[in-house]
Amino acid sequence: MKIMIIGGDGYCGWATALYLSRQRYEVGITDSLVRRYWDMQLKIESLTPIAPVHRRLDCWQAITGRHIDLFIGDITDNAFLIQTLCRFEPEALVHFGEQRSAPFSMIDREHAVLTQVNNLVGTLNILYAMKTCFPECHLVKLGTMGEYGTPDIDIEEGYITIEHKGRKDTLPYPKQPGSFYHLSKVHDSHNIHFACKTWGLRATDLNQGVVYGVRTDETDMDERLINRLDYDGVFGTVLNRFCVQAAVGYPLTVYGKGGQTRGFLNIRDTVRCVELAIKNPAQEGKFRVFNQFTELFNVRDLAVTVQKKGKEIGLDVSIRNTDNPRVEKETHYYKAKNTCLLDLGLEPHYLSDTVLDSLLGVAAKYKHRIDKEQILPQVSWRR
Ligand code: NAD
Ligand code: USQ
Repeated sequence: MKIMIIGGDGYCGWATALYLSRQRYEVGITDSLVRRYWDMQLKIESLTPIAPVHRRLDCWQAITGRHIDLFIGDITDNAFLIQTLCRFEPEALVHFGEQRSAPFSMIDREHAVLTQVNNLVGTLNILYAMKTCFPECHLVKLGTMGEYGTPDIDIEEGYITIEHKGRKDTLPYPKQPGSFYHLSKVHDSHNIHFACKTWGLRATDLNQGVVYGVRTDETDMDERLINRLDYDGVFGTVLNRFCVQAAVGYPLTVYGKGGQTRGFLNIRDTVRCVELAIKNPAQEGKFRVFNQFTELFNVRDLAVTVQKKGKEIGLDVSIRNTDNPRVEKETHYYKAKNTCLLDLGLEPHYLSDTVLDSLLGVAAKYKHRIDKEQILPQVSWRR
């Protein structure tokens, strides 16, 4: 089966491309490499030294004998996208290729506009390309748990059945996103839902929680295949940041009270969830939503877990509650459903001592590369 991974040079996309290639899918990667460019603009860098994309792919082919096609270009450029898809002829399209940082989208007007134009136009171009050239292709789109926000009721998987004035209907679950980035995902979801209903396309929205971890079986095969590990205040996500902070002796940066609860998953489960969605495609005209996380944690508890693990291996880890740069609830109810992927056969890699050991080990190995100036958050949600 031919699978195009859009955003295949990024954190989730790279791990997924290699995993699917090893499972003997025919894989193509489309990426504009804009994430590497944004890193340079912001003067930040992955803690792990990621190889240039061509070198990564040559290395993969040399080790496994598996070829991955590479298409370098921007999917907001419609002519490029159409030409690429017509050459590759995908049966499934996995779309990771967006600006994915909430703080980046909140820097200023330009970054909010860049985020929404990049994400919405890219996804709209994909939908039109599917309608015109590949109506049978299955779109597997990365959404986010953050689309739902933190409502005071249980979160369902995409839809909720509501009774109102004696009538009943199943409707899209209400959205309360917390940044212009998270809003872009909501707008994408609406556009995809509409395209499925109107043109009979098939799509799965994977509402993914916060991903952690850096190693997968495939990226472990050679140093040149290593995945990115973001720890900075813009692209670093909370658990990856805490592990890097612990490894370099920096106090863990819990924002505000730390009662913010989110869904989390290991990068090893990201790749498997995508495969499960591909293997069990949505029906024609159907817009499915799967909540893609395996465990719920609040950030204070995560910090304590990392602190305990750090102490066991001889690290002196402290926790510092910093002023919260974001506008978000710091103590709240949070219960979200995540059974669709489990029902399809997902066997989660839960957060364990082994996983933390591995992440702390990678962080320690590359700690000489850290720029401590990049750790504290510098983007504020407030005026
Ligand atoms: P990433 O920044 O590491 O990778 C995204 C890739 O997409 C980059 O290589 C970038 O160059 C490429 N890209 C961006 N815009 C593009 C465009 N217009 N044309 C072509 N390529 C483009 O991000 P990631 O962490 O791998 O996230 C991948 C997807 O998963 C995103 O859609 C994100 O919203 C979603 N997601 C990520 C997480 C997480 O914790 N990392 C959690 C939930 C959802
Ligand atoms: N947080 C801290 N300390 C830190 C970093 C973050 O307390 O040093 C807190 C934040 O305030 C927030 C929570 O941890 O409450 C999660 O923040 P994050 O930066 O780890 O994740 P987020 O901004 O939500 O974004 C990430 C990815 C995004 C994805 C999202 C999934 O960057 O692409 O969509 O996770 S979710 O959170 O489910 O929306």
